[in-house]
Amino acid sequence: MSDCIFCKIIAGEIPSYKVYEDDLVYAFLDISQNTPGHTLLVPKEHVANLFDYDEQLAQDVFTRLPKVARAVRDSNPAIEGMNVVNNNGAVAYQSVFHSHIHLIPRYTKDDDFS
Ligand code: DGP
Repeated sequence: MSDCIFCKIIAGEIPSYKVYEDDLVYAFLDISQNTPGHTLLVPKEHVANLFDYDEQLAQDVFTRLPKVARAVRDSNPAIEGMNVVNNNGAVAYQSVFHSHIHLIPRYTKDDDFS
């Protein structure tokens, strides 16, 4: 979609810090890091949110989630856990309408980051 910021990131038209990529998904650091390593996993296909997934897209994205979670975890030995969050709809605090899954690393005493 031409005016979608995440489509532009996937296409390389807007720079991003890549965490993982294959033919179907792209993962990159969130511009506003809730904690260090905060990553977004997105399907390369433009879909607004979870309500627009078909079974194949759900399989493509969610079967890759553990692999991306491990890649994020393994990037920093201080990461002890992770929140996985997916906002769907403006009322649920979705602000970019290209579906994405937040992977938010958790650290001991990471409240210090906020
Ligand atoms: P959400 O509120 O769930 O729709 O999260 C959207 C996230 O997208 C938010 O945490 C900030 C991030 N974001 C917005 N624009 C950009 C951008 O241009 N680059 C990157 N890396 N992240 C972005």
